Amino acid sequence: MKTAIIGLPMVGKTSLFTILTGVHQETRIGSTAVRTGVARVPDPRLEALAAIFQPPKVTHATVEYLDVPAISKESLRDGSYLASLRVVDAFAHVVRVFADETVPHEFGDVDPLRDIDNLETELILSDLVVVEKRLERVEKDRKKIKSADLDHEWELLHRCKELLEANTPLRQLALDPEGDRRLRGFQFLSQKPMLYVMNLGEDDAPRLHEKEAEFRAALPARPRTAVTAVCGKIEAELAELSPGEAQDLMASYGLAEPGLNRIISATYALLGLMSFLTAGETEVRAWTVPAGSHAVKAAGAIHTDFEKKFIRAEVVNWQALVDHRGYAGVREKGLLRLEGKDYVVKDGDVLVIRHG
Ligand SMILES: Nc1nc2c(ncn2[C@@H]2O[C@H](COP(=O)(O)OP(=O)(O)OP(=O)(O)O)[C@@H](O)[C@H]2O)c(=O)[nH]1
Ligand SMILES: [Mg+2]
Repeated sequence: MKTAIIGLPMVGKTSLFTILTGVHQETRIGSTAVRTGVARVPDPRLEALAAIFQPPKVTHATVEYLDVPAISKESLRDGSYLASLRVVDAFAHVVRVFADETVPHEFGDVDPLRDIDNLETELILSDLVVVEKRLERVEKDRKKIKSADLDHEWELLHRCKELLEANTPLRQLALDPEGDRRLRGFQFLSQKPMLYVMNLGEDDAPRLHEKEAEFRAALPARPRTAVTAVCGKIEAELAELSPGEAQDLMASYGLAEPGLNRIISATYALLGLMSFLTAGETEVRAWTVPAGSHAVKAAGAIHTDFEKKFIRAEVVNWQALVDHRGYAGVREKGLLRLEGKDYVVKDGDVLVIRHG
């Protein structure tokens, strides 16, 4: 699962990417310079479990980020740039809110809602080109052959065209599994989940949560979008400090946790992912599965053999395991449940897979 950090020029994309992932070097997709890096999903549950099990190894879930060049009319005409965007699962759009005379703004002045609108329109126009091209092809073919398959595709693409022409992202489209399968191959940009990362100035930092709520209210309520506010400048300072000093700096702005944590958690949720956990003397670990996964799928995330030879899962909530100080405690209290392969795993479940 990959999330591309996108946005207008000079809004703080690379700065945020570097603090999120610690990655500095560049790679290339075609002629496009791209940085890829991995961020650990913050998870206090792992620390709590590690305090009990004392394993030598604690493994977090991760999300992968791409730092791509700025979005513009020109870059969106570049095939290799488009390709680097098409392959990702979600976007994090960094939006400039900070005022800074020394950093030029693409459109001259700072106007976050306009910038969001502009970028969304660019994604929409880029999808419209793809839809129109494909429609032309399908219409030609329909004159030659009668096929229910082509009729379905034509209908679906027409729905897309109407939405896009009304300047609406394809994220809005409610699809049945069949339609979803048909559209997936197009890798439409405006269909991808979108996290708006509002990059505030330092003066707004003490009112970070209010600002975030304001932006959330001002943006159209759309499926599969989320909003989070950070102050990039402060995040950059935090990254340089020891944990103790970082706590002090955050406290001075009234912040409970680094903004990065909220970006990462929001990305994870937007991707439709959740974590289940495993805990033992050798390792405490978070595993990533799509939200709503069954126990047998969760077993498969650990090992394909566990999925094939799945018998049962022992399940307990992480908090119960911490409160009763390990497996002996939860067993004694009767809190350890045995579940079958169709059990829907919940975020924060700790599993032991019994397999043949
Ligand atoms: N005041 C302020 N300046 C910032 C912030 N984030 C980035 N900058 C400055 O803005 C300039 C661009 O930062 P980058 O992180 O390279 O921005 P970018 O979006 O990756 O830029 P491009 O890749 O060139 O489009 C640098 O001079 C940064 O120091 C911020 O949160 N506050
Ligand atoms: Mg950059």
